[in-house]
Amino acid sequence: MEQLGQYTINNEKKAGLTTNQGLKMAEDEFSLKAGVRGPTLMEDFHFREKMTHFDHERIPERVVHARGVGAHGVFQLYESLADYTKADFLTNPSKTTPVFVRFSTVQGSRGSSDTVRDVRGFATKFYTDEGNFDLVGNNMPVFFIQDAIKFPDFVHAVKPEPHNEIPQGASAHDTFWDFIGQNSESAHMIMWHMSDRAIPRSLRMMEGFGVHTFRLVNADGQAHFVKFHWKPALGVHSLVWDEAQRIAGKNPDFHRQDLYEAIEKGDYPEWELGLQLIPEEDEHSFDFDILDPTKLWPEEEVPVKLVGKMTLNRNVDNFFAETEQVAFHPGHVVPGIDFSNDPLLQGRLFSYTDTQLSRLGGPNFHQIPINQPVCPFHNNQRDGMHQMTIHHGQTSYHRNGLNGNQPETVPADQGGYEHYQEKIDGRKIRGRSESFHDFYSQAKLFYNSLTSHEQQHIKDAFSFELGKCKSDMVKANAISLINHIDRQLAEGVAANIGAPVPEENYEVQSAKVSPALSMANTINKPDTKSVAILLNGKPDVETLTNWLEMFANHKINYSIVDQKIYKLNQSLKVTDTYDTADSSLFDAALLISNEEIIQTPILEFIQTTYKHFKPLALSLSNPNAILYSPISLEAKGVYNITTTGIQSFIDGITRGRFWERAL
Ligand code: HDD
Repeated sequence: MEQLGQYTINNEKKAGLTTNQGLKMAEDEFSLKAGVRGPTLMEDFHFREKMTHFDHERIPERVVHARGVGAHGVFQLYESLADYTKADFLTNPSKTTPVFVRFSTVQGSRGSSDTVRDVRGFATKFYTDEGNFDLVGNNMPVFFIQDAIKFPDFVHAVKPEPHNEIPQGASAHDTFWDFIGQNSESAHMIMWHMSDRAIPRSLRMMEGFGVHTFRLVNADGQAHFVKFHWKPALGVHSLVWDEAQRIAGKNPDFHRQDLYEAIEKGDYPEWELGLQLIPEEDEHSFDFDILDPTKLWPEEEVPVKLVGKMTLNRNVDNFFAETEQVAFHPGHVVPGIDFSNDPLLQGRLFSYTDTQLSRLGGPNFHQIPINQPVCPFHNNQRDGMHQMTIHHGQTSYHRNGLNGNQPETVPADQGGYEHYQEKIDGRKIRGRSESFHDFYSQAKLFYNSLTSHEQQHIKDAFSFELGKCKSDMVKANAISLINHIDRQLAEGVAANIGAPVPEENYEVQSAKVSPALSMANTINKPDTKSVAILLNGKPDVETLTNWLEMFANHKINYSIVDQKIYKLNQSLKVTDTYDTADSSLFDAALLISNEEIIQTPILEFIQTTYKHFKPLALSLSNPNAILYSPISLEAKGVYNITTTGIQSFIDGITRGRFWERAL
C-alpha cells in the first residue's frame, strides 16, 4: 500500500547513526564512564535515551488473539452488487481495494505455538475509498456464546488458569470445560472446536467467516441480511492431532513461516469472498434465529454467492509496526454495510475501540500508518496522547460560524453514512430470546455432516481434552452436554475418560445434513504442498532430477534430507538433515535407499509419515529393508515408485491423506 511508503525508513540509506534529536554519534558501544573501569555517568544522554526507549519497547499483547501474523494484499470484485449494497468497493468492479489481513490463534500469548487446538482469527481490513471496512472474523462460522456480556467470563475460562498460568495455547483444562459444561449455548461451537477445523494445515487453507449476521443496504434503502465467507483457493485442510502437537515443538512458527514463505515465493494465497443473502422479509423463515451467533445458515438452504477475490501478495516490512499495531473493529463499516441486532455483535461494537486505548496507548491509534484510511479523514476531534497531526485554525467544534461550519457533514446521497432505520419495538429487558434456546440441533447437523474419520477425530479430541481435566464434576457436565448432541459420542468419550454416562438419552433428534460442512468435500490440489526426499545412500542424480522437475511442474515444494548437508551436483543440494527435518513438517515423503539397511531416524520418519496418513513413496534397492516396520506396502497411499512411477505419487500428494489406513 503506497500510503505506508512515506513512513518507511531504510537504515541502509541513512548517512549516520544519530540520537532521536538528530545528533550524530561517534560511539555506540561504550557508555560514558568515569575512567574505563569506573562507574557510568548520569551525563550519558545517549545511553539514557537508548536504554529508556528499549525499556518501553513492549506494548500490552492483545487480551485474546495475541499471537498472529499479517500480510498485505488486494481485493477485486467480480461484478457490481448494487442490487444489495451501495458500498463503493462492492459495486465498482474496476477498483482494486488494498487489504491487510491478520490471522491469529485465540488463547495463547504472543510467543505460543501456531499449531495448537484453537479457533483461528481471520481479520481483514479493506482500505476503501469511503473509509476502512473491517471484517473481523474467525475460521469457524459460529461462536461459543450468544451475548457479549459473557465474553469476559468465557475468555477468563479458556485462558491459562489464574493461579498458575497453565496451560499455554490449549483449552484442555478444567476452567474451560467447566464453562462449557455450564453454558449449553456453546454446544455447537464446541463441536467445531473439537473438529479438525481447529488444527489447520495452513492459514492459506482455512475458510473465514464473519460469523454474525450483518446488513447490506442498497442505494434505494432496501436491506438484505448477510453473512460473509472467505473460501480458500487451495481448499480447506487440516493437520492430524498428533502431528499438530509434534509441530508445536519442532516448529512453533509453522503457520507464520508457511504464510511468509508462500508470499515470498510468489505463491500468493487467495480466497474468494462469498455472501449469503436473506431478504429482510424472510427474517423469520428459518428453523433457527438468524440473529443467533451460535447458528450458521446451511449453504444448501442459503447458497454462498461468490463475489470477488482476495490475494495476499506482500509480506510486512516490520512485524511490530504493521502486524502488532494494526487495530481491527467490527464497527468500522462503510455506507451500504450495517449491523444486525445479534447481541454478540452489538457488544463487540463497544469492545474493540476500547481495547486499543490501553493496547496502543490512547485515542489516536487511527493515526498509526497501518490503521490510517486511504481516503481523507477530517473532524473536530483533537489532542490526546501521540497526536501526530497539526490541525490548523481557530475552530474545532461542530456547528461553527467562524469557519463556515467546516468540516461539514455529508448528506447520505453524497456518501455520508446513515444508519439503517430499522423499526424497533420492545421492552427493556435483560434476557435471552426464546428463539435462541435450541442449542443442539445445529451441533447435531454439523456432526451428521461429517465423514466417519472426521467424527472419530471429534471423539478423540473430546477424549484428549476432557482426559486432561481433573474435576469429575467438570467431566460429567461435559458428557451431559454431549449427551444432548449424540448419545454414541457421549458413551464413547465417557468410556475413554472414565466418566459416567447419564441414564437418560437426551440426543436431539435430527437427521439433517449439510455436505458443505465436511472438509472431505473440499478442493484438493498439489500446489505448494511439500515433500521430504529422504536419502539413504547415494541416489541416482539423473532420476532424482527428473522427479524434481515433475514436482516443480505441479508446484510441489521439496527438501532433500540426508545425514549431512552437502552438494549432490552443481545445482542440487541436500538442504536438511535428519536432525533439522521432521515428517510432521511435510505433506509427503519419498525415500530413496540404495543401502541394505535403513537407518533408524529414516525409519522413524517414514513411519510417522505413514501414521499421519500421508502419501509415502519408496524407491528401495532392498525391499526387505522395511520388512519389520508397521508400514504396509499394500496400504493406500504407499507407492513403490520403481513400478508405479512418480505420477502415482503426485496423484497421492494431490489427494492428501489416506484415512483408509485407520480402518
Ligand atoms: Fe473478538 C480480537 C474475532 C467475539 C473482543 N476478535 C479479535 C480478533 C479477531 C476476533 C479475529 C483479532 C483481531 C486482530 O487480529 O487484531 N471476536 C472475533 C469473533 C467473535 C469475537 C469472530 C465472535 C463472533 N471479541 C468477541 C466479543 C468480544 C471481543 C464478543 C467482546 C465483547 N476481540 C475482542 C477484543 C480484541 C478481539 C478484546 C482483542 C484485541 C483486539 O480486540 O483488538 O476487543
